[in-house]
Amino acid sequence: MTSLSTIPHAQVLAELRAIVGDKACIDVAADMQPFTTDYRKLYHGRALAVVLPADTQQVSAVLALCFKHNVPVVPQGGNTSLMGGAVPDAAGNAVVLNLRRMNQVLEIDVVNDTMTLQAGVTLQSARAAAEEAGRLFPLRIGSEGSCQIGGNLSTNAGGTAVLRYGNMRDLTLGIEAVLPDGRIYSSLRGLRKDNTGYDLKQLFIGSEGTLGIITAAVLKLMPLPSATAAAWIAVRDPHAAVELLGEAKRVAGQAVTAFELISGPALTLVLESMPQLSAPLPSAHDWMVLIELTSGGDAEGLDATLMQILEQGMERGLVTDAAIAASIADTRAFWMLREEISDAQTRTGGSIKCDISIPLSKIADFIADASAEVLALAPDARMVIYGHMGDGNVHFNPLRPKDVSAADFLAANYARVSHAVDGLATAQNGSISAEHGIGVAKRDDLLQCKSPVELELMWQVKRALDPKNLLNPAKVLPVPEGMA
Ligand code: 2HG
Ligand code: ZN
Repeated sequence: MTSLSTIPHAQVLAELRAIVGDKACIDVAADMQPFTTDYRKLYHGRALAVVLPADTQQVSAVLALCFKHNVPVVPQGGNTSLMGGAVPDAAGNAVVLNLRRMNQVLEIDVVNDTMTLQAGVTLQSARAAAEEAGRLFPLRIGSEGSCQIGGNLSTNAGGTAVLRYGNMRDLTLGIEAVLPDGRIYSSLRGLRKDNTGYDLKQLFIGSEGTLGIITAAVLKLMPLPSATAAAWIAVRDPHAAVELLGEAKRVAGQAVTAFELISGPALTLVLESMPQLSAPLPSAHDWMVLIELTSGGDAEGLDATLMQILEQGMERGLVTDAAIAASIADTRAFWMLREEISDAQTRTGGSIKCDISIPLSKIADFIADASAEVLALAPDARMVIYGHMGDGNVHFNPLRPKDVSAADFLAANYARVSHAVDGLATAQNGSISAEHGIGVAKRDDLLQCKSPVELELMWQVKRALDPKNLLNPAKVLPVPEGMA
């Protein structure tokens, strides 16, 4: 059992200041507030201090200090977690270590098609740097302006282009991470082949800062596509969407980059909350798909491929209407509608987030079954269902009815609705967190969906790397016995 720091906080603060400098060590409650509250303002923690180290050596020194004094450390990137994974709890004894000052792109190797960068680079800056070098870094998520590469890695971020390019695990060749005692692990070698034992970087990727703090990475770069074709398509139902995806893959193969399913209530929510945006189709539909094809070939060829997919879809009765993007501005407008769904829910409040993945062959039945169960429990819920159907990931987010407050809706429904939806997914070999991670929000649910062997292995790994349970404690895994 580890007892937490008994030395005076003032001494810890003085030692932190000596490492990162006065300006990079914040300990005034009001100034710490942006770092101790999550993006959706659902989790309000407290901290001993927020430190903003300038480099890996400082991260290492901070962690070594905290290890010596038994002070918990909460790593933080852009603080965009939907699961409360990047903020401290209410105890007030933890140091938040935010990486935003470590925002340098260190190297772009266009021959090796790799980019080496510090963890605090925002995803948007990483993509822009790659583009400037004539390459694509393909991770694409709505929060790209705020989220950071370190957070993308520690949550194994996915987003809208996973269908074609994979998630962060697939896009990473190496990382540098600081261990809880301050030691530095590095695999920043940019190798596409390296079968020399365990692939340790994968332990840190997706571990939500519970095993080490990722400070740098080598990421894969891809060719920049020269052509893009996109359409907003009304489909008969989710079964038709799955069939249409099959058709698109048959006709366009690798060019199918994104295939997003959107329910009628999801689009309505965006249009209501942002009246300046316009509906992509003249009438309302229960189910829609945003498809994007990209290629290194010519634009006319890709447009013809998209037309072929749509014609096949119409002939087979899968597609009932479609709007094809005639310009880059049209494509951006489609994506704006799609990407605003998440923030529109945040503004409205009262949404029950279920981030499900399920084999594609079962996804349409899952949506029908889960909808029926949810509507039996909460008949007036707005069924905000959308997501990355192309890779089997659906954000199943029942939202409060307009005349019920967020607090009342969540109090009455959160537990039973998420239990029902997650239960159906688990029964179908699905996952209860496809891409958002576990954080605090899903921590207790993890116990229901992992086998005893899986849980024991996870605890063994945690104990081996973080024996004092100081790194992002009580995130992902409940605190195991003997590690208070
Ligand atoms: C998205 O795909 C994000 O828009 C957020 O993963 C999903 O807010 C959500 O549930
Ligand atoms: Zn998503």
